Amino acid sequence: MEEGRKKIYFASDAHLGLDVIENPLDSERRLVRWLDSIKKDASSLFLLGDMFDYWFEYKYVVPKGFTRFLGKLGELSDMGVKIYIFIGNHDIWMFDYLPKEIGAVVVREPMTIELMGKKFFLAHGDGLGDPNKMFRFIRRFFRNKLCQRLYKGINPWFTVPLGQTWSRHSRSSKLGSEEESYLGEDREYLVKFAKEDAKTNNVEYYIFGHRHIMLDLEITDKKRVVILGDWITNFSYASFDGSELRLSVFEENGNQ
Ligand SMILES: [Mn+2]
Repeated sequence: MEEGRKKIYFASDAHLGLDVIENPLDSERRLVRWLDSIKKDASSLFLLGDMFDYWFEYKYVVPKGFTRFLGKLGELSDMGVKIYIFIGNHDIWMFDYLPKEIGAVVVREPMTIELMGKKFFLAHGDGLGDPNKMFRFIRRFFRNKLCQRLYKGINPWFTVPLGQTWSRHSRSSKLGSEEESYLGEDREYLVKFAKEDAKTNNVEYYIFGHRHIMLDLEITDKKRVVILGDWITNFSYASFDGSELRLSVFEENGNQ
């Protein structure tokens, strides 16, 4: 590992492009300031899904927008930061653009990875431990290669507004509702999933996005579940320096 680059960072759910946010560009700029603040000591950056509120890339065309964010990711990557971008449930349709343009690794499934001697389970979190059948059906449909090919064949003039409307609907119906607050250890699907998984798996840290809540919970013998919050209202992230895993809020005054 390059000298000075000793920290691993995790963030998720910026939902860039979401138009119910008052100043979308301000949100993007804030995210970029955070990325700027970590670029000197980050060895890896894990973006655990739904960084875009809607993303569908075609063979020769990608969605408009996000230039600051993409530019900053490119800068970090060029500096030697290893970037992993997980697909969420809003930005499933990332293909080879971000790997080619930014050098990011696009991750489509939950990932178990050893980082500085500790075993991590990383996932966006949609579908894990959630018994909702409709959600599972839609998820399979969205991830189906044939469906994706058919969708690609439709002029984006139709599909982009459709995708944005779908995304806006599924997000704004949750904003501020009970679904946006912690349901408790016994009802929170991701906590239930981690507790079950921890029985047979020697993972130390479970890190998820998707829920837009900040949670740092010890489940059993030092095993922890961290849910990352978001970059819509929490502006939160996790960092790991080899010994300590911390969930933090990005403070602009320099002492994070
Ligand atoms: Mn999500």
